[in-house]
Amino acid sequence: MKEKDEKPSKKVEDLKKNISDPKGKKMTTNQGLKVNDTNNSLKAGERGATLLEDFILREKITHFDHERIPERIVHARGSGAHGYFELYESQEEITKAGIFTDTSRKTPVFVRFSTVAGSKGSADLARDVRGFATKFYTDEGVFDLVGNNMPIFFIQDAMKFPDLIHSVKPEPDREIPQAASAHDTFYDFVSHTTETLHNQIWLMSDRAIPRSFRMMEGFGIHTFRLVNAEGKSHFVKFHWKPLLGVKSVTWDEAVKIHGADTDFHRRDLWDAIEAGEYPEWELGFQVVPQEDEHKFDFDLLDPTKLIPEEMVPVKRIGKMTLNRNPENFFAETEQVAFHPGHVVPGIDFTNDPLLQGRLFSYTDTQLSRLGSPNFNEIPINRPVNEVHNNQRDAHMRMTVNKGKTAYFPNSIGGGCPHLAKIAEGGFNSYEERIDAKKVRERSESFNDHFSQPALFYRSLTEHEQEHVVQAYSFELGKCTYDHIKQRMLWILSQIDETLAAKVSVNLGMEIPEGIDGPINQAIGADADVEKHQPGTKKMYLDKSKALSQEFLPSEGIATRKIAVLVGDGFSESDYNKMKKPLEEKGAMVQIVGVHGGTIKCDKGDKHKVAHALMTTESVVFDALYIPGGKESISALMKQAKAKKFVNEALKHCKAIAVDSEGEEFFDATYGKDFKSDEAVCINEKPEKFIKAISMHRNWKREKAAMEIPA
Ligand code: HDE
Repeated sequence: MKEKDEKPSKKVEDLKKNISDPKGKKMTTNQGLKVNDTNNSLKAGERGATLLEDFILREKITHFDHERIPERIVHARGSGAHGYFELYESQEEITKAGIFTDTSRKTPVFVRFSTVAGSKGSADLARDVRGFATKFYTDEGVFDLVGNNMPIFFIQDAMKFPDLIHSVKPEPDREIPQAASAHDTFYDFVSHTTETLHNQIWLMSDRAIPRSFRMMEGFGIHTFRLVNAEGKSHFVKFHWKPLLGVKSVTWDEAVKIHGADTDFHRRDLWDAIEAGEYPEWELGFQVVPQEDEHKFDFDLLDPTKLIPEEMVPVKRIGKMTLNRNPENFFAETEQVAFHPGHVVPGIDFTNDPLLQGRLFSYTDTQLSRLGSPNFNEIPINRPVNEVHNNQRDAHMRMTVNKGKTAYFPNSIGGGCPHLAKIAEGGFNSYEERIDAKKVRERSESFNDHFSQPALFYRSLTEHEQEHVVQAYSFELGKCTYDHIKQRMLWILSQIDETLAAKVSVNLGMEIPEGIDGPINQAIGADADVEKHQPGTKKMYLDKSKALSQEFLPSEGIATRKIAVLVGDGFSESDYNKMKKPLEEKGAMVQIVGVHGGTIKCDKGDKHKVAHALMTTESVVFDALYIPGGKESISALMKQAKAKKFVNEALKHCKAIAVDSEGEEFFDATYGKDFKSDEAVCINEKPEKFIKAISMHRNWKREKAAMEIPA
């Protein structure tokens, strides 16, 4: 466990002004009146009608009636945490932004992770893109990096965002399915809009079902611009690299976690921070000099393309640590308002047409969600530096502006607030030369829709590719229109023939020779159809290792949850042998007992049960340990759920350790067929179990383990 960071950040200090702590206080109305009874309304007689006069009742009910605000139209379900960002070394050659040049700063951040499609109450393990939005409270104002856990997006132009989201959201007649892309309207849209294919194939990969928010990468996606003090610009792509590596669960687990713990990711983030196991990410820059803008086989302004790390390496420039849970979900996580247009001097935009549209959308959405242009005054949103301007009034204004003047220029107010010169930190936009015709068009350089999905699929390891096959088979299998499945099969064959062939077997459907009509139909009515069809697949790189999460480094087993499956009479010496070394490495060792409360070991000592077997499931743990103890083993033998627990851990390729009599029980499960498995440790030293857990999963087991009917 890391040292708790005791000194609150500037932002956490700032939030203290608004914290209400009821400890030792009397209850009052919103007007500060002490309340004597909050259980009974004022009535005409004990059994009489309630009196309109009862202002205490009216206040309580009225406030309650208005508690809800509209949920986010996308990214409704999310979880947030506070932390800080520290820079390794000054990046002043490419940017003048204080957070990227001043290594003495510890910049406060608030991060919100989210799923995209589901409602606020949907389950965490939906197959979906994850949002990864970071608010930096810098000395020069707020900078928001509003990214996702995949490096590309579905569409190239903001104009198509409502279409994309309408297609993936529940179908409007029956409002089905919740938080799922596996339905007709999504594939109808995708199969007619081929620019979506790259993000689509990422969505079918393990990235869409992460083990934890703490084990995901983050990406700014768009090419942004960094500008140095001399006004020189470089292009940049932002990356977050998690120090815990990038890990996922299997689809079978995801489905079961939905039932076992819908709050799986939210709980995981909260628990890790409470335990002092602070998640960390390094921030990376992929920098492209302005003069290299056109040297790639794809357009840097096209948000459906990534720059392979083999072409432009990611330079890690600093580290973010999340070390504090919010005090109040609504006040902080729900009311936080991100905006890609919140930038500081040294950071600027490019003409990426998706980014340009986002610059409009995020303020607009806060107006309906938070109800007023004063959303910047909500404590979680206000900057840590001072705000002075001539904007006034509107709903819920908190600031009490002094003086007579709310205009510029003025003489009565002494000309205040003054404008800031660029040298004083005043923001000036990058002076990009533009000489163009006004057209409603898409650049032909955006036409390559197949090369990068193919590169992604080629770059995956065998088991990752198999997961993509299974995901497409599941998703398309849920579609009911044959013509949509056929279009998709043909499209997949353009990405990778083996992928398409495997999916076609699972769907029980032939891959068509071609498809009717234009492949890409996301074009204007008068557009030149041929000009907007996907170009020939290019092969500028065979494979990119960085695209497979198996090659993204991680170490150790910190915060991994290990279930110890026991009945009364379990072997204390086995338990102690394993527990200490696991906990020393930061793992969370939890007793899962055949009953709740406390459970006795063979020495007669009572041990606290973390979960009774009937209240938990194998899928919420990373690994399993079964200590010996005759009595304990015979109790486990009698429990069908105990066997299911083991069988599922096997099926999901998890590390399992078994000691002494535990082997008998293991033999009574499908474990008997996996005794020589690399991640199955029978009567082994803890070091071997630790190594097996640190593998995350033994994917070599997967093919055989699929046969387990658990
Ligand atoms: Fe968003 N997006 N988005 N988006 N987005 C929102 O803003 C939008 C896009 C992302 O935790 C909304 O405050 C448009 C790309 C995240 O509060 C809304 C377009 C990326 C979050 C909106 C995009 C994102 C949002 C809904 C296409 C990755 C959650 C609530 C032009 C780089 C932030 C809100 C949080 C939220 C619009 C595309 C990431 C409606 C119009 C690309 C992480 O304004």
